[in-house]
Amino acid sequence: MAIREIVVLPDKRLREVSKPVESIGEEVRTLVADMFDTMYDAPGIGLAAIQIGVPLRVVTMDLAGKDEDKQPQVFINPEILSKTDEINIHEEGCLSIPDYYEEVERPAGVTVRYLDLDGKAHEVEATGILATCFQHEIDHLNGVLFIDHLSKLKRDRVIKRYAKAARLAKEPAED
Ligand code: K1U
Ligand code: ZN
Repeated sequence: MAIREIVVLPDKRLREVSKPVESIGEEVRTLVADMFDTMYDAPGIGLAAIQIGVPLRVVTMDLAGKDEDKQPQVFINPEILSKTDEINIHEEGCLSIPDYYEEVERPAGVTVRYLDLDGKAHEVEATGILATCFQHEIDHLNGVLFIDHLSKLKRDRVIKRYAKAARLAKEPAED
């Protein structure tokens, strides 16, 4: 399996809407294995396929604590069926916006339907960090980033900072 390069802001692929998985075969299994390798290496608690440049509706997660055994979870074609009116504020980061963390307001609970790797459908009611992570990752599948939930001032500042970093990285170094 392989650790793949993570797509970072301002890469336009992060704004693509990912396509549903039509059939779960070897290609999807290899993608999922590579997503776990990449997510654990980063390290992160979640990853959407588009973050390694693959526009398919696939999400991996592992919310196990530091001293717990791994708890790898795969969600194929995840859909939010309902959200609570109650709001939760959680600090979020994003592997595609490295080293930037900010508090985000989102519904405290969500009900999510998804397929597992055997193509079996499940429904789960999520709260806490699982609810936050589902919303963050499903946003990625729709081309939405957590900075889109911040004020325009904060969002524009972040976009500008990463656009400048990308420009500087492209320019030849001076002596
Ligand atoms: O999708 C991503 O960019 C991954 C992101 C997921 C996420 C984090 C926080 C709230 C919602 C969703 C990350 O994993 S950022 C890294 C991170 O949070 C973390 C890394 C190592 C240990 C603990 C947390
Ligand atoms: Zn992210």
